[in-house]
Amino acid sequence: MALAPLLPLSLAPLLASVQEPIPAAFERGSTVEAEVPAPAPILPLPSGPQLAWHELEYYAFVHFNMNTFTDEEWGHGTESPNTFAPSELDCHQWVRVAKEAGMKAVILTAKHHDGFCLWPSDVTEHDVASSAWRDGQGDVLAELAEACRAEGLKLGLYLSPWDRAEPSYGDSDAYNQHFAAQLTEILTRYGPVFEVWFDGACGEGPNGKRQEYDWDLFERTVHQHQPDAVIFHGGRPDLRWIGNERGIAGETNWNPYRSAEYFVGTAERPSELNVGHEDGDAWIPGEADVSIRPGWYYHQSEDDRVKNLDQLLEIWYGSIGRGANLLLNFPVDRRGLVHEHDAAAVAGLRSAIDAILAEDLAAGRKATSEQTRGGDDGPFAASNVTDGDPATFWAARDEMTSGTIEIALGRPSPVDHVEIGEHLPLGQRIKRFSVQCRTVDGWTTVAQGTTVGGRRIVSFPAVMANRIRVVVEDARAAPTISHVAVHSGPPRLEIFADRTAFLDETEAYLSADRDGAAIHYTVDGSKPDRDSPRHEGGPIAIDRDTVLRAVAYEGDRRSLAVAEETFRRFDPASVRPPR
Ligand code: FUL
Repeated sequence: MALAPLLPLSLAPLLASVQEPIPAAFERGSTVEAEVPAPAPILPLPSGPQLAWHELEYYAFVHFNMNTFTDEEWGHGTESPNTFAPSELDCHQWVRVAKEAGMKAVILTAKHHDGFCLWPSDVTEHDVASSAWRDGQGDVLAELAEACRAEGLKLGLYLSPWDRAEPSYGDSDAYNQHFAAQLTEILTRYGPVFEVWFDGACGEGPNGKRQEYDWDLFERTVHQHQPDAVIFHGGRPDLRWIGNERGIAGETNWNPYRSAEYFVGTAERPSELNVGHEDGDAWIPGEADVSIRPGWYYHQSEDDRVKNLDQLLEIWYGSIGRGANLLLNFPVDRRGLVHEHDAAAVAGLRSAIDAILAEDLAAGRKATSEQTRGGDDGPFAASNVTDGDPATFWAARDEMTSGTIEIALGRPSPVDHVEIGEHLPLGQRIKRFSVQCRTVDGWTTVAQGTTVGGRRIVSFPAVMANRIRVVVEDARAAPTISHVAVHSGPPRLEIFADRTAFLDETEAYLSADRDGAAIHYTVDGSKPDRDSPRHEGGPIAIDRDTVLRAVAYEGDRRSLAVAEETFRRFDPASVRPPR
């Protein structure tokens, strides 16, 4: 498909607005401020809707449609509308689960590849109006829109271009008109829509129907009815797929992307989608989608295969922690509810994140930099990164492509997470950074990384530090940073052992990442807590089959995961000498 070079939407108003970032200090009227204009933006830049999207960070996907009732992932389009029959549909429950998890929006599969519409559509009979469910009066989109309004979450809609039920599919113009009519219905009847998700999948195969999508028409339709919405996929996308369905962005994650290459085999370019392009001409940030279970749709057989806390945390670090947005899917069940196991898992993730981010040791602390544009008394002072105001930011002098910010933390504290955020309205700049902590041994590098973007979270074994430095080692232009936060998460614990399969006896060591943590353990596989034996140091002798499990406490805070190791003893008599 030929693509016109992509420019960020409404670039002109944005360029105008970035000329006047109006940091708070400007209003005080010092002469220095008047002499220090804002840094020039570096292209490409995000559009207004894209900037608003970056702030959402974390939202729910809901796969709920015909497949829920047929135990399928891809339906056929031949299913009877009566098969869609939730027994206790409650969209308020979905939205409450999402909100309590810290999510800001919900995106629902209004129509999946089988073509069944969860709203009464005027242009097809393959919809809820033709179903016996609620005597054909049901409308899932209306119910979800109402629930989102009530709870203050945004609504997004997934509409599959590939449609296996619609007879006009494959007959280009007629189907394009049909699809645009459906888009118009869902974008005009349910209030504001923040994101429209066009799935790229098509399983027709080489001998199947072929449909040329009229992306221009679809985009015009979105822009006409929902000018603030961002489009996932499509001819000139606002957002890109992150290149895998594991929810993991690249270590390096550029928001810029080469627009002319976007459709050159999207499926064959997962690694580029994952990483983006440092020299990209268009702002097309990555959205990381992943299901909380193996499937996108509900299958009872997966009730006990919900991702555990370790897996969910890995996704959180790998997506939000690398500057991507996270779209976490709930396969809503046949009742029409988020299953209890899924709700508990996502609530557990929320508690873990809260525990990690509980306190920002840098908040309000003095920060300094020798490279500050206009000096640290000016509008781009280093202390802007700790003032809690996302609109103010530190900027280095024009000629710099590196720079260091140093923050005094006050008392020495255990530090194990640092968050950094660039000021995205002026473009993504940082190519390489490191984090240093001042410990009793002097300055130590605790983390290194490449891109930063809107939010980068680095995690490392705790060190006692009283100062930290964020070092920008290389950048596309003078770096900007709007936000640095420093955290001390719950203690972490590891089990070390020479051998986990042994003949007579072996030893295990337990080690927490900070002094003074109390370690408790069990050797019978039971869940350890404060009442379990306390580990007083030294090795634990193991002379039989053992499941060693341990947790660490620091005051009220407990390590997030239970450390676990399985030891297996072989009977010497059963071990044959080598021949
Ligand atoms: C894919 C689809 O084929 C899956 O069924 C699911 O909807 C996923 C989010 O996108 O392309």
